[in-house]
Amino acid sequence: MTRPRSDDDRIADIWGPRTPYAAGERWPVRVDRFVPGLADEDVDRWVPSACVLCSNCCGMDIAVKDGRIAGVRGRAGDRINHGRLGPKGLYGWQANNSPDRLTRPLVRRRGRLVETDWDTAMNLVAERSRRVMDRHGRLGLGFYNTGQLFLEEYYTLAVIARAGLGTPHLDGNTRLCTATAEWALVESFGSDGNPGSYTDIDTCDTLLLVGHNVAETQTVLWMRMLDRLRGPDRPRLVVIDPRLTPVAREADVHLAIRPGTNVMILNAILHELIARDRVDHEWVARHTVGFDALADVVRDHPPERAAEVCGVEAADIREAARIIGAGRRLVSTALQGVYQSHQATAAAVQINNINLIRGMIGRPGCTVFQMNGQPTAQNTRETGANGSLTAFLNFQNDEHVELLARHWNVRPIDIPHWWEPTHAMEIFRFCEQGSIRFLWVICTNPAVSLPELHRIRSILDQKRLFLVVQDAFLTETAELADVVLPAAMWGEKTGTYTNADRTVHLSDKAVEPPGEARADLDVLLDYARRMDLRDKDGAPLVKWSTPEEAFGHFAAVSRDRPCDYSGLSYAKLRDRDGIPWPCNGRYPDGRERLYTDGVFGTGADYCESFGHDLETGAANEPDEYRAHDPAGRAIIKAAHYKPPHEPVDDDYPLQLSTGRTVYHWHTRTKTGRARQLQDAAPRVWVELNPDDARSLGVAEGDLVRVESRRGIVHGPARLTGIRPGTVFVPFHYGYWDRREAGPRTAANEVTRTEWDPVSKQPIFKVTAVRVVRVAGRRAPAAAPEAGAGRVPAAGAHTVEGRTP
Ligand SMILES: Nc1nc2c(c(=O)[nH]1)N[C@H]1C(S)=C(S)[C@@H](COP(=O)(O)OP(=O)(O)OC[C@H]3O[C@@H](n4cnc5c(=O)[nH]c(N)nc54)[C@H](O)[C@@H]3O)O[C@H]1N2
Ligand SMILES: Nc1nc2c(c(=O)[nH]1)N[C@H]1C(S)=C(S)[C@@H](COP(=O)(O)OP(=O)(O)OC[C@H]3O[C@@H](n4cnc5c(=O)[nH]c(N)nc54)[C@H](O)[C@@H]3O)O[C@H]1N2
Ligand code: SF4
Ligand SMILES: [Mo]
Repeated sequence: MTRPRSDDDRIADIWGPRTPYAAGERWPVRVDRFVPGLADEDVDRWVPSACVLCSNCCGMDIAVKDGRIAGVRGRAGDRINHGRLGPKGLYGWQANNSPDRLTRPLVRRRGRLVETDWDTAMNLVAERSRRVMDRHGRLGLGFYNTGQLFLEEYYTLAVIARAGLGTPHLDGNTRLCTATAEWALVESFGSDGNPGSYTDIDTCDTLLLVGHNVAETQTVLWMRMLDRLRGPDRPRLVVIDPRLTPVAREADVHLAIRPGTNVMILNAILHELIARDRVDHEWVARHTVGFDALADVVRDHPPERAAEVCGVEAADIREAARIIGAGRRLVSTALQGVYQSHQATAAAVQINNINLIRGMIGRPGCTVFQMNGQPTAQNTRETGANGSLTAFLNFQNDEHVELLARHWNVRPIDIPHWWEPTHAMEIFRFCEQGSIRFLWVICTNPAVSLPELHRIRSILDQKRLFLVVQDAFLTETAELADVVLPAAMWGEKTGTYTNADRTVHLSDKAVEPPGEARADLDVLLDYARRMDLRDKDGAPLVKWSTPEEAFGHFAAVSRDRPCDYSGLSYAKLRDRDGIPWPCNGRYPDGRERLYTDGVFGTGADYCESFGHDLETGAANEPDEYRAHDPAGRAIIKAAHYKPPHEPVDDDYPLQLSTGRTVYHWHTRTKTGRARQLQDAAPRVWVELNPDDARSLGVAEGDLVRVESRRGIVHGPARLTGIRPGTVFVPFHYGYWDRREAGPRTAANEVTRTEWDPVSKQPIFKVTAVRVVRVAGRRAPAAAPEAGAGRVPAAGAHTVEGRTP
């Protein structure tokens, strides 16, 4: 029975009441609302927006009362959520009203950060930029941004950094997040952008989820899947994840592989599909290249070999392949268990290959989601605020560079394109080595989120590096800055953003930011003015002053590119709930599904990149690509399995994986300031398998030390259904809210500096560690009572309400 829930229930009851539905039916509406103490009619205004606490971007209205955000409710008509909101969406907005927001700029004087006015702070930023340019050239400047700004802000930043300053050192934290999603799409389909739509969940009959704990990380998308799983014609579910996550608990087959072995397990599944001829040969012949090479490679990855390497049963691999091979509408997804693991891009591409050889792309219920994580990561990539060119243009294609130069009215030579743009891990290395002397960090907290934190802290703390941090709070990174710029947050500024299924939302400013905090766009425009950045005719380079104008400029650049925004406008976005790109003359309402005609973005003149070798990361030569132009056919790329580079050994016998809990957002600057969320998961914990715990003499709640070759973290042990030999630590717990010094708790103290050869994404999910008991149980176990961390140890759990 479905009982109405109180607004406050989404902590204990994460996914809320079920609304089951059958294939092809519309997902029922359920409106979630949290406006404490106020009835709808007491609210002054409702401002349409979308949640920015994950890549779903659920449509929501912001309640405004007396000039402050007073709550939120889901938008019933939004194509993403049909009214639903998850825990972070419902409660996370409270961070906006936190009393410890940054309200004035800070500058470092005699070692201390002191308040100042905007003019002083920005003059200092501009003066130091110019000084570094004069002494060290444009390669002395670096910019490290995010997946959480708005499209207009990224676009402006990309123009400033690339065309204005001419530095190749511009990247986003999307490098840590979805660089592999981007590259998996580019390598297979020629261009970034997920092919499918969330409506494919409504019609699929098979789901394959790889390294994707969607139940905790995109709770509303999981509600949609769960409503299908509870509906009349339940889709089959295959899950590949070393932990017994809430998703795995629902699976028909759960392959709890050893971390780092994705390519092996996926190749074994491909092996089975090909051996049992579950291949759509006609479609493959017409719409793809590379099938024979794939068949060759996977021939020597049979289930028996994979069973040994991955530590699972061969029969389970066969059963997984049988389910996938029997399905007629397959939706596959991947996220950080793939992207941050060993052989990231190689593995992500094998998931594309599963859908490609089944001919299951571009039709309702058939797609692969190379998922995003952050709400606006797609825009970082589209605008080129990461290491790509704006509008998915190809930096190795001279015509593309010329096109961009024409739009910006600069010379092609002014846009660095002589070599691949610098990726984030290299930016930090250049800071370490001293060739970058000015680093501007916007909307990200690398002192907690990058690997090997002692190294990152020492890089950011150097005297010779001038560090600017633009954030809403005094984060661990801001504490190390020379200048701190107080930023307005979501709800306090206007802009657009695009979710993982390419749906664009507009979020209008609902309230004023606190104190003197400013919208990031305004800060960037101010900087461009102070730096006097000019185009080739001497006119100001940045030709806009409002978000809407910035949007218009980007929309023009994107015309005829895969991410075509030319048919979108603020007026249209205000008129409707969420519109997917491309949106243009041909698709005035947006195109829900790409590649419906089996034509992909791989043509040599059109593609975003000429691609890489998946095993080595070697870039393909443009001429070579042109000589074998796939010309619109998808590219099936194979890869052999290679063992992880840091295997476990006698000294470090366990494998550490890191990730998320449902209640917290990254470094907790928002969720740690929302009472319900912080109370639900107040402290770090260490997940262990009960057998491992026993042999270490560790009981539930004991304080343990996790040691790697790079550092140590401490936390209470939590005995869970994680696979033996594996340890999991959530990475949310830095130091900003700690009242006194104590042992280290940020998971990245122990992670290591290594990245994927193709996407350059750091490998946060595979680190050899040992675990040592420090003390007996001191406090109640700190793990939240829900999510993967909840699963009781001895297999005593029940799968609640699962339809048999
Ligand atoms: N609550 C919450 N939601 C979020 C976020 C958040 O911070 N909190 N962040 C958002 C962002 S930016 C992102 S990127 C996403 C991330 O979302 P997810 O990728 O779903 O989350 P993670 O916990 O990082 O990792 C997913 C799973 O990968 C598994 N895994 C680890 N190693 C391997 C491996 O080698 N192979 C396989 N197959 N699986 C492995 C882990 O056990 C884990 O369950 O979440 C988004 N949503
Ligand atoms: N060990 C380990 N490490 C990881 C991961 C993992 O799974 N394991 N996951 C990685 C992934 S996928 C991600 S996405 C990263 C996330 O890592 P970060 O990006 O470092 O984490 P956030 O806490 O989201 O940082 C965003 C910052 O922006 C600020 N902010 C919020 N809104 C605004 C705004 O509008 N303007 C400005 N200027 N600032 C704002 C917030 O206060 C916060 O300080 O972590 C990565 N690190
Ligand atoms: S699923 Fe993501 S976008 Fe939707 S409410 Fe939750 S955090 Fe926000
Ligand atoms: Mo992410």
